[in-house]
Amino acid sequence: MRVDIITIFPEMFAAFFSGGIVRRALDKGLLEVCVHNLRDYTHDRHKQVDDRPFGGGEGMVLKPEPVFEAVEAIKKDGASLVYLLSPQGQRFDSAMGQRLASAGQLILICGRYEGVDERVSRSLVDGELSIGDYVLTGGEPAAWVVVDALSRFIPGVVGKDSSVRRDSFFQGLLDYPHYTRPRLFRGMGVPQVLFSGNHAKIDAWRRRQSLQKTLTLRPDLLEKLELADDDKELLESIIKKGKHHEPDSNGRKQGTED
Ligand code: 4GX
Repeated sequence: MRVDIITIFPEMFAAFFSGGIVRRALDKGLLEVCVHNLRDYTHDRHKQVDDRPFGGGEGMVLKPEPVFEAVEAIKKDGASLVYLLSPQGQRFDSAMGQRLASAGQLILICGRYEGVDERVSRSLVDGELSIGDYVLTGGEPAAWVVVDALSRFIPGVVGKDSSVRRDSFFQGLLDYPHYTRPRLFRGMGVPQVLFSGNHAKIDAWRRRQSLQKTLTLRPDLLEKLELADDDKELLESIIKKGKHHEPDSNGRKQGTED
């Protein structure tokens, strides 16, 4: 898969590519990311990308010509997807990450200033994406988030184990708690079941923890789900025991849990 990023701060992306799983995906050739400087698509001496808003008011607006020219120069074919990062966009989530990862080419436009000339949204892009309800100083951090999250959906980028777990978030539940050594840390133990060696039992415990956490912290996620019958039973037993009202592992409860 290829991602093209259009920005006036191309140097901001260096750290993002320099380590971790994204770096490995780039090295392996599973992902190709090209960062383009919007100023390269201007024709004036000052490489001007922004201008004052018609109608007056504060701030500057990204001009349409360089953005259109950049996309037209970069776009490979009609199947490529073009998105503008903006707080007005559709909320980016795991399902959209998966959809975007199946495109051959994704072009992301990072806006700055007060925004981008509306004709970009009106007739250049396939849509606008928002990573959340807050205002960033520019679209660049949002583009990192989108590329990072979708890279995990490219086959071969993450190992088998994490893709199973990724599937479990894809199924819409929060992750179960994880523990490693030491067995006792500052008086806090590890759930006994994890030492049982009984993998069916461990899987059942993890599933129950996932459901319980989701019910406590993100009941909105459960509402969207079609649960299997055994999950429904687990959920009912959690509710009956009132477990979802107890502090979870983020709470202050200490010691070995059951
Ligand atoms: N999720 N921002 C974009 C400038 C801008 C404004 C309007 C296009 C239209 C953001 C977010 C975000 C701040 C990036 C404003 N560009 N992007 N920028 N939240 O807050 O994606």
